[in-house]
Amino acid sequence: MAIARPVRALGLAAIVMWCFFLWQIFRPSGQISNQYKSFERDPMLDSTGEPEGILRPATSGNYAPGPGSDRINATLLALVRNEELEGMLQAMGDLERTWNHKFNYPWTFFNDVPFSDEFKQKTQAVTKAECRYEVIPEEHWAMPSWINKDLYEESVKILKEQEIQYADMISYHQMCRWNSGMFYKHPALADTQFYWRVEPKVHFFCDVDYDVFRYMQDNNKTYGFTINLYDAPASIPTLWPETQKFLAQHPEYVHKNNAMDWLTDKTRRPAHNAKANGYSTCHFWTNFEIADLSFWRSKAYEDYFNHLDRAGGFFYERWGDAPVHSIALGLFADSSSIHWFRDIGYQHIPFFNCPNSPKCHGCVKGRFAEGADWLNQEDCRPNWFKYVGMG
Ligand SMILES: Nc1nc2c(ncn2[C@@H]2O[C@H](COP(=O)(O)OP(=O)(O)OP(=O)(O)O)[C@@H](O)[C@H]2O)c(=O)[nH]1
Ligand SMILES: [Mg+2]
Repeated sequence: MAIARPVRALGLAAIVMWCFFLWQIFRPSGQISNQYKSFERDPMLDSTGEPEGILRPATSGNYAPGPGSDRINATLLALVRNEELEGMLQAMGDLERTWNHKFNYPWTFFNDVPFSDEFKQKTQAVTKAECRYEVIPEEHWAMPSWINKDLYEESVKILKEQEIQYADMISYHQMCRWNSGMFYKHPALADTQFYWRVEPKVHFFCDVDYDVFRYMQDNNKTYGFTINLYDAPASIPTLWPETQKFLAQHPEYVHKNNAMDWLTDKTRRPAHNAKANGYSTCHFWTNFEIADLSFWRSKAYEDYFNHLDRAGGFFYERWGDAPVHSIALGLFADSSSIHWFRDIGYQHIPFFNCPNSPKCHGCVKGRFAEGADWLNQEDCRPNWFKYVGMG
């Protein structure tokens, strides 16, 4: 019996769809569909060693715990809640194993409420280095007096409609503001120059054998990052316009070797740039950052932060410390003082920095994202490499 042509066509279409469906499920992991690829070839697949420049291995000095060492004024720094103890122990364990057991830099923990005895005992047990536990002063954490509560409530509703994650958690807004403009004002950091920010639950994969803080100091680095991402434009619609207002008042703060082209790129994701009113949304993912506190303490940054803080976007929108830090660095820092730590294997779900190096274990070399293919399009490193380079 002959089958009618439309039925045959329908049958064929169903088979093709079925094959496509199976391919989507069973295609080899790590193979990203072209639609979402950021690079022709990810530079992380190239063999990665230590950075160029002056490096000090642990054997070059006295890095034993206690006073009188060759450590510089630097700390590992974590803002964390008592409830996140398990995740913090895991992240600490990774960083101690891969790096800090060789250098014994102190850990400084910050919290908006006092740390529990259990938190103190268990974190101190993971490291030979000194641990400090600090409470954030109320005036650094509280919503500022000039924020209108009704307007805040209304704004949260709009942000939620736009599916901005955590927009209805006031503590998230407070955390972003504290990380943007408050942490470096805590008295406990008064004598500290460099910090390495660590969040609970992050992973470190690679043995790092040089003093990372000394590397920053000896090679005139202001800021170090691992991952570069696009932001959700709906969380920051007025951040760039406010920045432009600030720049009109203070053109003198812009560094001559700035990264303005990186900040304003609209070639790769024009819709993001348009929705963020001129900002590419490309930012350093600040849950990892190694930086010189003098940058945040500079007059340029202080004036910039105060301008933003008064504008209210930490509460009326959901400005994150990542775009705020990144815009400031792109404008006020010498872009050659910003370093990609390609050799530090790192993960904060769902993104990775996983180098091709025998020193790395536990991550897939060159993998950028895990969970869904489309996450790969959030990778903004190609822009940084294009405008500034890989150094
Ligand atoms: N003490 C304290 N720490 C907080 C608070 N909110 C966030 N943090 C910390 O701030 C950091 C960032 O918060 P996260 O909730 O991880 O924010 P995120 O990384 O944007 O979100 P995830 O993708 O869910 O990890 C983490 O180290 C948290 O432990 C808070 O209210 N109090
Ligand atoms: Mg986090």
